[in-house]
Amino acid sequence: MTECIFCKIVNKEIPSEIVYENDQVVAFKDINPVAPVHILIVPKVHVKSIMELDTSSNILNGVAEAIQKIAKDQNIACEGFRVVNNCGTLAGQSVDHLHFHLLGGRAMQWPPG
Ligand code: IU
Repeated sequence: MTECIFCKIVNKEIPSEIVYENDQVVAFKDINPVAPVHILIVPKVHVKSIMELDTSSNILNGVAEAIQKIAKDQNIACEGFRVVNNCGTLAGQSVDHLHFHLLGGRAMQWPPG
């Protein structure tokens, strides 16, 4: 039995608001949204971070497909949005299962804090 919370969400062992799924990833609403649209895109296989990602896998293709579909579905494709991956302690990664934040629906600052 996995103890990884995102594996449990991927396996539907615990509830989440899933908005999109393909062969590589599941995408669901962040429980603590920081923007009107805040979706997490998570590989179905457990990968700790982008540093451990098998570069011969097609996971990033699945991520890109998810981004395109969700951005259109959420009506943020035209106005713009942000994709964020926090990798490791200094970046603030709090869940050790690779995930990409898709953020939209408000203006964003650059550089981030
Ligand atoms: P981070 O990049 O590892 O800091 O982001 C983790 C995100 O996962 C964060 O925005 C949390 O609100 C979110 N999250 C979630 O949506 N559902 C959960 O059960 C848990 C964290 I734990």
